[in-house]
Amino acid sequence: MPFSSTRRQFVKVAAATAVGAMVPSLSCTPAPRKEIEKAQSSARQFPKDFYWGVATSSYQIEGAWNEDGKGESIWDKFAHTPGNIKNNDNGDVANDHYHRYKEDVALMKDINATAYRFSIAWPRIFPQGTGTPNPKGVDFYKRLTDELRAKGVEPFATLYHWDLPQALQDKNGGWVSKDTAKAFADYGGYIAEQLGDRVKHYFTINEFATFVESGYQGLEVKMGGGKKIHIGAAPGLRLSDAELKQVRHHAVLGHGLAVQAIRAKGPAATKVGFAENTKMAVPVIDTPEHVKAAEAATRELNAGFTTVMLEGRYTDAYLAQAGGGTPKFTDEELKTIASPLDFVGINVYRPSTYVEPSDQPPGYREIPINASHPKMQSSWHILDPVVMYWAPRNMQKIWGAKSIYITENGCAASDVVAADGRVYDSDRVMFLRGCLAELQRATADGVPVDGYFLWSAQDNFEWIYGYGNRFGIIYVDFKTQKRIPKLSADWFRVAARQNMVV
Ligand code: PNW
Repeated sequence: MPFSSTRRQFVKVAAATAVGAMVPSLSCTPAPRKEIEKAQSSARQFPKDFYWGVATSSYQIEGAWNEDGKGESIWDKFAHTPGNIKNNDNGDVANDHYHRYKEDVALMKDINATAYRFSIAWPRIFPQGTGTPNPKGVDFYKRLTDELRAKGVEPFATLYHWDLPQALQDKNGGWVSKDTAKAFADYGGYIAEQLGDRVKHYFTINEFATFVESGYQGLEVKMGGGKKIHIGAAPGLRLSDAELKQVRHHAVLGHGLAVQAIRAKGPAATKVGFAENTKMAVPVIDTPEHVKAAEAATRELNAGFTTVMLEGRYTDAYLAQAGGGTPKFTDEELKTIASPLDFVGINVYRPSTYVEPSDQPPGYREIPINASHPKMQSSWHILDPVVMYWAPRNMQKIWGAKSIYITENGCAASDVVAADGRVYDSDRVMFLRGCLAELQRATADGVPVDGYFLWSAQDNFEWIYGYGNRFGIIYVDFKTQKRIPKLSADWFRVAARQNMVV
């Protein structure tokens, strides 16, 4: 909890007490404790109608990998290839959510979640990526969203959380080809048409940076002490920097084309945006100079994704670094990429870097992350809740975002079932409390955050780490499929009910 936030509350409490309660003297009893508590809690509340959501993705929870006409995805193929995933785990069964979705929605209701962000498996809808749709695949998402609506949980659908139809990978190299961007838009339009009466909010693509960088080249993540870790993912390509820039361009183009298709095919009230892990530069000190430096760094760090989607142009530095004619693009494509959005979604886990101002170009300097910097369980997860303040603040300040969703935030922990049958994830509770206090501080400062989605509703298949890294607030025994709400689920239940950090 930063000092500035605490100080602000005290100022507000004092003001409320002076004006509202008219405390005559300090000796007066009873003390205006109730008034103070009321003012304190209203100062700590999230905005009215704020969504308290949980999130998952299709490949990580559904299972039923080859049922009801579903086509193979690049993750099916990648995980079925020995050596790619820790313990050679795969998502064939995962949480068996495809069959247990009713129980899972009931659990969401039980923890007072008011929204659910799930993803749609493209190869369930178009087994070959394009062509004839598979009605049984569409039916699953109709059943799921009917169940959610019946329980008063608002569905938010992500169209692409990395499980590309393998057929498109085989045909044209996946996102290496512009045809995949076009196929994605057709699929998006079809979904808006089919689910438009049930789903009002769509995220086009989840984490452009992660799937492009780690799937098509291999992602380097900066850790404390100058250490870098390598993350590789499906389809497991090792492209050059120049080739990678073209893949990035096709991904953002796919987003823009899908935005247009969803608007063309969905009902008028349909809302659409992206869900990106926009790299966040955090100012070392909260001064106007540091904040400006962090904004400049954030804009540059995201040149290939967030910046071009919100500005409709690549930065000069990005193009210079791209060299020669790469990426190849037209002005028309840039316009499509920057199609107007109803909201932006950001996945916020960690600061990407800390910066301070510099009198040398580009006007900021990234500082090293100390070797002893605290982290959560995942190898890449350095800890600093203050990023939950600066992330939405940057989106508002740099790009004028008017509606922001935190589409993911959470952490892995070494959860075990205790002798009494409970799961005591005290570290996750600490993490969530710290992050949401910072998010609340942002809303109190007028940053337009409309909802928060915790990653994840349940433990699930954590990509190359398999089932070892548990991110859920509900524990899953993957042998029996038994679900056990953790301590953090109890925390979420109360926080969501009171609309504040507890
Ligand atoms: C996200 N990093 O991935 C994904 O959207 C989820 O599918 C995933 O399960 C979740 O976060 C937890 O990992 C990330 O290096 C991958 O900072 C890498 C990073 C962050 C998020």
